[in-house]
Amino acid sequence: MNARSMLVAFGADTPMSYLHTFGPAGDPITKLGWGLGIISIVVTVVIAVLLLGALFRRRAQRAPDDGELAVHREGGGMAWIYVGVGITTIVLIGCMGWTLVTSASIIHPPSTPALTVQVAAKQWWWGLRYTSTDASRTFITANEIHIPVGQPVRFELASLDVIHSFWIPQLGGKMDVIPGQTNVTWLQADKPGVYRGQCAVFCGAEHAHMALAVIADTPSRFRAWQDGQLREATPSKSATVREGQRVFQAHCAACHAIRGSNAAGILGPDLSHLMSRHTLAAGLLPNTPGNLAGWIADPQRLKPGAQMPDHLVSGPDLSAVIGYLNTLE
Ligand code: HEC
Ligand SMILES: [Cu+2]
Repeated sequence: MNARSMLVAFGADTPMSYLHTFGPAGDPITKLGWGLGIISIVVTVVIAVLLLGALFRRRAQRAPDDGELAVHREGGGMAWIYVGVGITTIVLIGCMGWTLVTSASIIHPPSTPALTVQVAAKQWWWGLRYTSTDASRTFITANEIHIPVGQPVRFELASLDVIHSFWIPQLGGKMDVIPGQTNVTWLQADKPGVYRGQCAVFCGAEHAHMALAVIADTPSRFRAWQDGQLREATPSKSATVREGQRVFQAHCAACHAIRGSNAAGILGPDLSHLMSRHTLAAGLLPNTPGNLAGWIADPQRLKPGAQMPDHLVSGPDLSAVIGYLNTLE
């Protein structure tokens, strides 16, 4: 199964279940969730059984011989109240202790993160900046986060407009993304695969279409992807591609950047390696030639309210710009 069909299948078949996780940032929470769920069910069953027992006992005792509802209290009832309160307290303190231990265990990753990714949440997509101590290995992409499998990755989360929330349920708990501050979290995937995520705080009209994906790969494949992202667009010799680049520079470069060209806009996703992404517009559409053309011609029909205007190009300009984008592997 290739990554693209995996992503599509993932979105359709098992949308973001948190009942099964695949890494140390999520596993302790999943165990705790199941544990507290089972404890709650046991407590409910025990209380239900005791209550039913009490109801039927009362009925048996009540049968009045003279028609009066006489209430008889047996001695020793208080002892049961102490026992009940005692057991409840022990169970609740136990649950609290387990919750605190779990919270403490996931604050820090098991080892120093291999990588820091800065996430910029915007209405309604995710900007991603892969940082490195070596400035020449820093690059920008969007919506699809590649990580090496089996290694913790640090995320610095910032919002450029309203409150969003960063949530990849199968890898870990969510973390709010709040304007004016940087929240830090980490994730680790122990199994290669595509893990779907979603903005988890209502953030406006297209909130539901603010998805993201974590693509966990073997370290060597991750490294190959990283090297690919670092490459600059090479100027094409083909006249039609050059024409597409001219159209892009005129109509799109104010908002979009392409590494190695004059386009350096930051209002929209970096398109340097658009063809290496599986989806368009934050998980809205599979990245196919038809969807790409449809998106550029009329983004407002596909994602009403998106911060990309409609009808920027059409006819030959549209074909030319698509021809150019297709070269951005
Ligand atoms: C006013 C700014 C602006 C202009 C001009 C603009 N875009 Fe966009 N573009 C955006 C924004 C913002 C998004 C993200 C929309 C979203 O997902 O909500 C986007 C998304 C895209 C995407 C999807 C990228 C991805 O990875 O999901 C493509 C492709 C794209 N634009 C191409 C173009 C082309 C081609 C042009 C010129 C014809 C253009 N854009 C002009 C702002 C702009
Ligand atoms: Cu949102």
